[in-house]
Amino acid sequence: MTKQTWWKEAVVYQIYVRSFKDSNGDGIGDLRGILEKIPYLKTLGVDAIYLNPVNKSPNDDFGYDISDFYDIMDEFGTMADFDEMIRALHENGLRFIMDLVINHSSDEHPWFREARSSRDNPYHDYYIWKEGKEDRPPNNWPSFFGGSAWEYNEPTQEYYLHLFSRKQPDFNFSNQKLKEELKEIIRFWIRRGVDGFRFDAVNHIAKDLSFPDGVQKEGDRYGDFMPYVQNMPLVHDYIRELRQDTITSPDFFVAGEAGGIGFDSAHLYTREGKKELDVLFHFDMHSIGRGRRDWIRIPVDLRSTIKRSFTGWATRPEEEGWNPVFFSNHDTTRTVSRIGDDLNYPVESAKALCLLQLSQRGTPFIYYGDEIGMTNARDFKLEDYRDAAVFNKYREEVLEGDTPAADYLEGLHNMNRDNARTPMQWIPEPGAGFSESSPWIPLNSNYRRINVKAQLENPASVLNFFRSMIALRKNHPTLIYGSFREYLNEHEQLYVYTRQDGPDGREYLALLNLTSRPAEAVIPEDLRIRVNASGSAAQVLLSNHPEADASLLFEKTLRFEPWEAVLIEL
Ligand code: TEU
Ligand code: CA
Repeated sequence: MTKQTWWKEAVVYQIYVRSFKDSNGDGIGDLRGILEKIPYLKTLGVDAIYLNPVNKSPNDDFGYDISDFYDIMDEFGTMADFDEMIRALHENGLRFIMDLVINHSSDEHPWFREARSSRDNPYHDYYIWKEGKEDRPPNNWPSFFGGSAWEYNEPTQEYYLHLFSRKQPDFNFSNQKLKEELKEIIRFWIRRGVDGFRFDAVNHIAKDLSFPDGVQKEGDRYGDFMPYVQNMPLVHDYIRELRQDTITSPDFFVAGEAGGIGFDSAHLYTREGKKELDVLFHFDMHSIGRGRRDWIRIPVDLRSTIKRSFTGWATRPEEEGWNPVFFSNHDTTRTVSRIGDDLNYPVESAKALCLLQLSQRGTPFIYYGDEIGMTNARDFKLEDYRDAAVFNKYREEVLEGDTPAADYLEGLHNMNRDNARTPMQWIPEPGAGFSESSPWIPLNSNYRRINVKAQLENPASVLNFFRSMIALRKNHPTLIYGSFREYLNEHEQLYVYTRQDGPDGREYLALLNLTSRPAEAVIPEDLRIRVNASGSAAQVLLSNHPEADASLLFEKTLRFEPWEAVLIEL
């Protein structure tokens, strides 16, 4: 039986602070806004919140470029606000998971200001430098955000490495003093009361410091740097050292984000006893529908994406560790737009994906706004975007490249992460209850139709479906700890699985049509036997089709409406 602990039982709510609730009328969400919304979090029924970075930052990458690890970003409030928020969360039985960016700092951090001033500055070696001619970077690595991964530094006549923007210089983890500084930061926030961390881009903290050129495909401006900048063997030593020298409580939760890792390799980070990560945030959902360029959308094949990923993570051997269960975050687009069908079945598909997420084995991370079925901002103009990568790549792809501007904009509507960063839609009034002044990023124009107020008042809303599913999960712990078994694996439309062998001794069957077309199937014999064994005891716990009842299981052929989903207790 899996060792039981709070972070396996919690339903976690991810909040992009900048877009959640503005309490002081500057158009930017803040910590006092989160304080105001604690009653809403209680109504939703979540157990913990995970905030994107709140440390001081010039906001080149909206908090993922930290200029002071020991203070709060001016736009979000003060350390006193932070302390008050933590206290209020704990008083309300909620835990707090902090996003900590340890792969790099902002170029405005005092360490980097010192480091770039001279080669023999004591902070110089906190970062990664390489000789090179001013117009010839040391190798052909790209930055994730467009352009080269190298920026020339005049004062020391050398380049520094930045996997992300040029304002995010990468730390040099082979420097022991740097690691000791990061340990102090971790201890500081633990003393401040955080209950867990999400280590940002943690799979990048070790690089191949011989800086080999990446394989460069015909027509590509840069080489493939991935083999040299992610999931290198030393990453594990660094994570283990950071954790073992700072985190002593067995209750403390440590998550890390790691691209290039799947359910068959996550054990490298999460195997019990390794003392590295408790869970690993993968990129399976981030990759869904994403073409050769990250703004190109391709059709989603259900089986090879959703079914394969969710089943793969849910059936990992217990000793290989635990999983987060999520569709969206601040780097993806809106779930109901990317995976559901926000044009033809917005409510049914949002509810079906909720039932899928909250009946899985693993810790659910609900991304703010998904609980009301917020959608992509399909009418954004180029100037409405705030993600720096949008403009870097617009220059490369459109101005310097051969991509028509209309195609690029269409690509942004489908695939850019700003879709998941529009302000939370609270009420059907101007400003949507997010801010009294114009928001830092435009609202989605559908806030009058999609908002918390309207959905709290509507028993059949997506929000109330989330609330019911969250409560159901808590009252049926086999949905948390039980094993997972899939049926009809090859079916193109239906996702069918059972949960069993859990603490409540009950068995649960989930049947979902994850397409916008009607679906049918004959129940496989092994499932038929289990259904018959339950007989008339089988009962529907929740469905997005009010007339669904368990008798459907005893018909020769199962028939499902588009996006019909049902959870049955056998
Ligand atoms: O994203 C990390 C990230 O994008 C890379 O890890 C990369 O995409 C992945 O390795 C591909 O396999 C994190 C944050 O989530 C993101 O919001 C920040 O912009 C980024 O780090 C820089 O801090
Ligand atoms: Ca504000």
